[in-house]
Amino acid sequence: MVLTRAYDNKILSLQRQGRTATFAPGFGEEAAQVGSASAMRPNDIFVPAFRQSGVYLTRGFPMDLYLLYWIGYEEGNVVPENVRGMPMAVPVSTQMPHAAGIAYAQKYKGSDSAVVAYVGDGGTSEGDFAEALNLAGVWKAPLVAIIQNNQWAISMPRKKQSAAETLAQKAFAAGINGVQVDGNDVVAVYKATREAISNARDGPTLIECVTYRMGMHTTSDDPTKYRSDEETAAWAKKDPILRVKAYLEGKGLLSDAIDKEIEEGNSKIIDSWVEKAESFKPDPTSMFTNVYSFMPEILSAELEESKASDFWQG
Ligand SMILES: Cc1ncc(C[n+]2csc(CCOP(=O)(O)OP(=O)(O)O)c2C)c(N)n1
Ligand SMILES: [Mg+2]
Repeated sequence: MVLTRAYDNKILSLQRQGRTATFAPGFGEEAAQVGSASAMRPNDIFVPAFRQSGVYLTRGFPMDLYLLYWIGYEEGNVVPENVRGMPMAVPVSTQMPHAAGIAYAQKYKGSDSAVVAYVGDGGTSEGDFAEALNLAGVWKAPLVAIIQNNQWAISMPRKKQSAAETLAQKAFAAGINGVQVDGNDVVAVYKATREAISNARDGPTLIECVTYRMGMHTTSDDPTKYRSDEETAAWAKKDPILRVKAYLEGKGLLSDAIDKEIEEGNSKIIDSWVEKAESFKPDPTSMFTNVYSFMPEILSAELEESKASDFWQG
């Protein structure tokens, strides 16, 4: 969780220096991400949205590649063979029908793998979300759908997002289990996800993690325009990292010295990821070749034309 936060902070700082494009940090949502991803078994598959640094990190995705994506290279969104996951999905909730399909495919193939998919509170208003839960319910697909209810969908507050008292209750219409959990309590999230995964053979579960987006929506957003300092200050007290630190300190498992050691170690790890990502030498043809399995004629014509241009040489 601490490494996730430090890396998000680093990427934010790189963005401010013009060294990445737009970035969506997950400050405050580390327990929901790391707790749920830690509960996954090696053969389970994650399906992210676009604000899941902690999930990528926990699932062993190469974090230099993760940064490469935010720098603007699609190569960073190509999931290596040894990582069981899907690329980032920016179009809100479009990952959910994919997740239901992948989950059904596991069942069809007789595989024991479950799919753990992530969606925001805003994403639960999309038709894709309802369709995915509906299909997963009918098919009894091994899907664990995790709502990261961070209280905001850009400037749209949770209260205006849905009249439903909880987002977890959206499970009931689909005939599946729905659970609401304190998303800033890493142990609670872990436990809920573990249970959902062990029940996945019998069908899907929807888990609403109640958490808070402590930072901006993305680096192009200024949250002070639409939410109060009182609100952010109240949630700062529930910071999931402070909570887990207090818990570990109470058990005598964490001290300032250990904390400092972890911080220094993390900063070296992060520097190595940044160095690797920034030394990437792009192949400009990838912006053409990465689009379709077979390149349509119009695209290959454009590729040839662009190769002949001065821009390409630069
Ligand atoms: C289909 C679609 N509509 C609109 C957008 C623009 N957009 C990007 S993120 C976002 C809000 C998402 O809110 P939420 O689902 O709560 O996720 P969060 O950003 O809070 O993690 C919107 C409207 C988009 N990317 N895709
Ligand atoms: Mg949200």
